Amino acid sequence: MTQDTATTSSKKLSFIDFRNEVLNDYRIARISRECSLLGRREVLTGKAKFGIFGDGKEVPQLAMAKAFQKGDFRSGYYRDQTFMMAIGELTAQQFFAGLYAHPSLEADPMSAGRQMGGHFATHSLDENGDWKNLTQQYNSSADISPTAGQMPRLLGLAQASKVYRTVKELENNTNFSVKGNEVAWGTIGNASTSEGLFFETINAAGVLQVPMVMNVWDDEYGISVHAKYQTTKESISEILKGFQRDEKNNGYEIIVVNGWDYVQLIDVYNRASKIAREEHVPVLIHVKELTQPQGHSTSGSHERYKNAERLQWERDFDCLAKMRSWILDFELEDESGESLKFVASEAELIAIEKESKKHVSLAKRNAWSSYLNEIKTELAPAITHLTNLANKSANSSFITKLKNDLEAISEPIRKDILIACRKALRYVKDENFAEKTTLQKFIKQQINSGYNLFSTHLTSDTAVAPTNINAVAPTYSSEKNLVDARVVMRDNFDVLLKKYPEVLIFGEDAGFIGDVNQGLEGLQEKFGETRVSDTGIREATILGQGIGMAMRGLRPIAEIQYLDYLLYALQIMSDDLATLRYRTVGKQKAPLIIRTRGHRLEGIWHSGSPMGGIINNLRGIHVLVPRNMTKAAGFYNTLLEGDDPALVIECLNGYRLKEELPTNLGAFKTPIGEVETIKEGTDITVVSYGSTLRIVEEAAIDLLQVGINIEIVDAQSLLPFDLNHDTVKSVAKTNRLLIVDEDVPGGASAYLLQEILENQNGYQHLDSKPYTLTAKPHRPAYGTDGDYFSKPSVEDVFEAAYQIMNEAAPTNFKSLY
Ligand SMILES: Cc1ncc(C[n+]2csc(CCOP(=O)(O)OP(=O)(O)O)c2C)c(N)n1
Ligand SMILES: [Mg+2]
Repeated sequence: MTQDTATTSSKKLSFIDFRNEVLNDYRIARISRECSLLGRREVLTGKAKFGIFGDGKEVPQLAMAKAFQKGDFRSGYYRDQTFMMAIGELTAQQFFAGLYAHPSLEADPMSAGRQMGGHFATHSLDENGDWKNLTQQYNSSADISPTAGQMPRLLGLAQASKVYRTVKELENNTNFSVKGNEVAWGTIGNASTSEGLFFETINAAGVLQVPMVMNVWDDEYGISVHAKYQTTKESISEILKGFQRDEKNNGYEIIVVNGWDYVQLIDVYNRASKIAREEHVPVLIHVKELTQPQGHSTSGSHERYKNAERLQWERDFDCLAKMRSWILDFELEDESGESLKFVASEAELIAIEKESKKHVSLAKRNAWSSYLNEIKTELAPAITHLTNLANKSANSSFITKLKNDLEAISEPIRKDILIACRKALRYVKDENFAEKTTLQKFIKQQINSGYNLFSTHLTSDTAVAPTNINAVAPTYSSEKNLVDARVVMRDNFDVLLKKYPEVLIFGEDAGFIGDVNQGLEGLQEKFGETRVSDTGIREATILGQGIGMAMRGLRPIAEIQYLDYLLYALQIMSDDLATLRYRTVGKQKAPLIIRTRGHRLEGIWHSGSPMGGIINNLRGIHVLVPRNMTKAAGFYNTLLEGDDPALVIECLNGYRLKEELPTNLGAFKTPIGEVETIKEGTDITVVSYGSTLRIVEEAAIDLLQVGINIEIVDAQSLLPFDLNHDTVKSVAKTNRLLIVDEDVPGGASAYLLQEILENQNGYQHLDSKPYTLTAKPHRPAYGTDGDYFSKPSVEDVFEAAYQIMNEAAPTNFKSLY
């Protein structure tokens, strides 16, 4: 073979490779499209509840998948099924399992039916809850439904690469990064860019210069609302032009491309990947001219809001139709004048289309029968138990009817089975025979299995779950070393930063000045700007930085300057962080620590203690309310050994109080889910937490003078609260209960009441009506008098306790008023 022919044949070979890749892409896109088409039918015929699909967005996702590398992360939304298929993380059968909400991770690896279809995820954790090697796999953080909710976390996923590239001590953490070469890819719909979270993320990523590629899938609509109501100038790339980098300033690379142009898209995605990966410069790709062939979701039809012209345009510019024509028309002449084509005739494409249809139809049937068969194995024993019950019972005919009705359901669900069995049990409530016991056992087993399917993994259940980390008491030197409490915090963080190279602390004023209360004083100088850093004023994305970095093996401590401003971040904490472990059935985690300070200052936005709102929105996150800095530092020490997220609220008025400096900094640990009795007493159990405890302690001294001896219990951990049920032991002794906090009436105090009276059966021990003493329902007014009349004072606590005793023993404790 001469040199020339060798070159020609290798060129030919590379053309064949290229051709195969193109046709394979077309096949993936066709399969994805068929899934969307059949998926919609499954919803309209009632087999699935709701469908939201990726039709009309296939082609750019093929291009993104080509640029996406192992170790990279996606943080996107419900249109991305084609991308997930192209990286090999979603099959057609899994797509349908998700649509049917099949509650099994094998069938639906995205969420085992916990999330509606179209919410994608990969597994970062193995069966023991330990990290897998994320650099050896494609990664998708688990989607959430709130529009733009994927943005804050995207920032952190991208920032992690920067941290791994910068911090030398992390070089060996090879499960998470190879020299910070990973890109975080965001996807968002054009209309969702109207959300504040999008703009906040864009700005922050530009400041931080992180390897983030933000993809906007633009189909001109957000459900029925046109771009003219969504975006100034109807173009996100147009209005973000000021972010474009230039010779003088860092910024973004902004690229605009049409979503139906396969060749351009591949080029654009290669370029974007290189810029982000190598230079750590964020890229915005505005992918225009996309369509929605079936409309937004199965909940409506787009003919209601798109005119005939637009609908025709969508047919003409359907990216898959455009790709098809491009394949058909493609022709190249090689050096010998031979024509190179992808397909000899249209028949080849028709064959791919037919084959894709068949593939999807089979996948759909398999997914359905797998879903149904699992239920049928639960149905069979139910029918047997009901038959046996009917044979024995005096109410035979009623039970037989329940059984027959159940059998008549052609595609029963678990709910149908349990309804029949639980109703049948009522018919035999006055009878007694073995078959009844069998049915009772079966019902309990079904309820238990429902718990396992739908209620596990709210928090960690691994060996290093924070609640499994044992307490270690602080130790002290023989000479009493009293310091300002903020020094305890600072010196403890110093030890932690040394001990854990993966720990980073960041927030407003957290870097250069070492936080507003100097709990981080001097630590930026010591550990560098990457590990102790200032951020912009943007609470939601501070949280997002933390979530994303925690998902990539770092141990971020995100600081929200004051508790009152946590509300800016509360949405993302609630929707994303608190649900992460649950929604992935334990396959992803973000053990982020959120540090903030609150309580007992003055003013509407500087002293709130909105604990009821917080604990009710944050199930899935540990909520800790230490009464002093030693307790708080102990919580950080505990949490860093654990694998769950937590919020620690330090007492804003506690930094200048004196505390003794422990000698075992970084090692003493405050237990999570345990209360502490800080004063023993006999008459009333007073439960409180945080700064209010100091008021209760003062009142206790006054109360002793009138012969009332209260026992004070520090809740310290609201989520979870008192796992050992120690509070009820105190109530059993005093027979009286008063809960004090500075939340609104019916807030966290009502939660504590429910925990103690109902969960711990405290009601059995009460000789007096249980009371809560809280702040007023309004935000606290400013100034000393404003505070006095807004929040519980020492006098209020005294009188509340006194009144309880007055009611119990009026002759001993005469009425004050
Ligand atoms: C915070 C929030 N508000 C409203 C919704 C309801 N919603 C779901 S999708 C959607 C439109 C999104 O449009 P766009 O971002 O353009 O994405 P597309 O569906 O067009 O791809 C809306 C309003 C939501 N999920 N979350
Ligand atoms: Mg849209």
